[in-house]
Amino acid sequence: MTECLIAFGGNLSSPKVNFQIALSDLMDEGVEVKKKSGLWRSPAWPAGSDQADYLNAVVLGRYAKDARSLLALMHKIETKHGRVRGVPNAARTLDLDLLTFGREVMNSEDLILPHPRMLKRAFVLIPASEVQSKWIKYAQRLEEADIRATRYAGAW
Ligand code: PH2
Ligand code: MG
Ligand code: MG
Repeated sequence: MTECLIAFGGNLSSPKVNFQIALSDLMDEGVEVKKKSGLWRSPAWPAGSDQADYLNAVVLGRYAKDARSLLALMHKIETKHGRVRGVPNAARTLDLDLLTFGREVMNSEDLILPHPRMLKRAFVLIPASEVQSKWIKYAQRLEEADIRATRYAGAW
C-alpha cells in the first residue's frame, strides 16, 4: 500500500455532495482513507476570474496499485461527475488532483509528482496541512492575502 494525497476541488453544482460521492467511489475502488481535511472556500484562482467560489479539500489515503492506476480512477470519477476537460481553469463540477504518491518523483506528460503547483496554492496547502503537518511550513510562506481568502467551510 502506498500513501497518497488527493486534492478535491469544484465550483459548480454542489461541490460538497460531489466530494462525498467521489470519496465513496474512490473507497469502493480500493482507496483506504486515513485522514480527511475539512472543506475550505476560496475565490476562483486566478484573481478576477468571473466564477463562483471554489470548495477544496484534501484526503490522505492508501492505495495498493500504482500512481497511474490511481490517476486513471480519478479521471473516471471526474467524468462521471460531468467534468469536461478543455479550457484550463474553467469552472468545474469536480477536480481530483494527485498531489503526492509515496515518495514518487515523476515528470511525464500525463503525470507530474509531486503536483507542480501545490506549494503555491493556499486552497491546497491549507487543507493538506490538516492531514499532514509537514505542509504547515509551506502554508506559512504563502501570501497573507491568499491565506485570508481561504476560509474554513465545515466538515463533509
Ligand atoms: N482549481 C483550478 C483553478 N482555480 N481556484 C480555487 N480557489 N480552487 C481550485 O481548486 C482551483 C481554482 C484548476 O484546477
Ligand atoms: Mg485537475
Ligand atoms: Mg486542479
